[in-house]
Amino acid sequence: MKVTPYSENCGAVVSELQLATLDDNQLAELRAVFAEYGLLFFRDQDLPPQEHLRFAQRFGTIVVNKFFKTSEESPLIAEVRKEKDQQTNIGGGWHTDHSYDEIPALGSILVARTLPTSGGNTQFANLAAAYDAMPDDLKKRIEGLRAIHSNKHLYGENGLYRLTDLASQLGGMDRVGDATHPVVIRHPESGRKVLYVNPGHTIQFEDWDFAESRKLLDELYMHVAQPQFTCSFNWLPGSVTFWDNRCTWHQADNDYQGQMRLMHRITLQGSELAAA
Ligand SMILES: O=C(O)CCC(=O)C(=O)O
Ligand SMILES: [Fe+2]
Repeated sequence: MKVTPYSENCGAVVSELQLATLDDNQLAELRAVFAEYGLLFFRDQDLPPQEHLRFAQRFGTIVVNKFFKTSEESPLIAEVRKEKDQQTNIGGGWHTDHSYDEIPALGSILVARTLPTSGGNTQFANLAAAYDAMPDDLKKRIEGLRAIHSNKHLYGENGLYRLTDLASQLGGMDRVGDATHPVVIRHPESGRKVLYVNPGHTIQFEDWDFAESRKLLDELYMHVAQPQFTCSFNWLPGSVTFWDNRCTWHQADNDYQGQMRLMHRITLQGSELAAA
């Protein structure tokens, strides 16, 4: 397999590899590359739903999203669907998947199924690189903090998504909940320090005033969203993206109104996150 960095700090393209047919040695190599980059892009893959499942199960343990509709092909595959006449998309703001769970997701494997003629990119950010580049005084200010992550404001009663035309696709209103995690985690595989807060799910710092929390969170978010830590991936038929939810953010562009877009997502279970 060939590994080519995608941009300065954001992702790598893995080529000369088919995810459906990789052997055990290639899988081991891929694990190491995944730990190094935290964000992998694949082109020209032949990965029908059963092969998507098989690759995910070889890599880890599947965890099912509590809110998204699942695909016809399998209850383990979540649909990231936007209909032609739908305005709101799933994941349109910076976030990382499942940070509201006590045991957050390791990663998500997203496969393009139906794409708009143009637009519909996914943007990513590298939270390990962003942490490393933080000014020392900012690192000091977040040392030892924990943050509360939730999904109630999105998927609970009157949650943001419930008030949009996405609502009919969503279930799980009674499955909302919170979790707290360290603000700086030690990545379980790479050993790197990572900033683990995200605009979609992080509510506030534990034992802090809400308004004070927002101020510092916004400062952190401004730092991460800079071009040197982010990239944008243009989907083509056969594209697959595999991101590590412990050290990346992502958001889906919503710039293809009037066209349909359908992706299949499988999410892998992670482990409890430890402070760095
Ligand atoms: O549709 C996309 O590009 C990404 C949506 C998203 O947030 C996800 O699949 O987790
Ligand atoms: Fe997402």
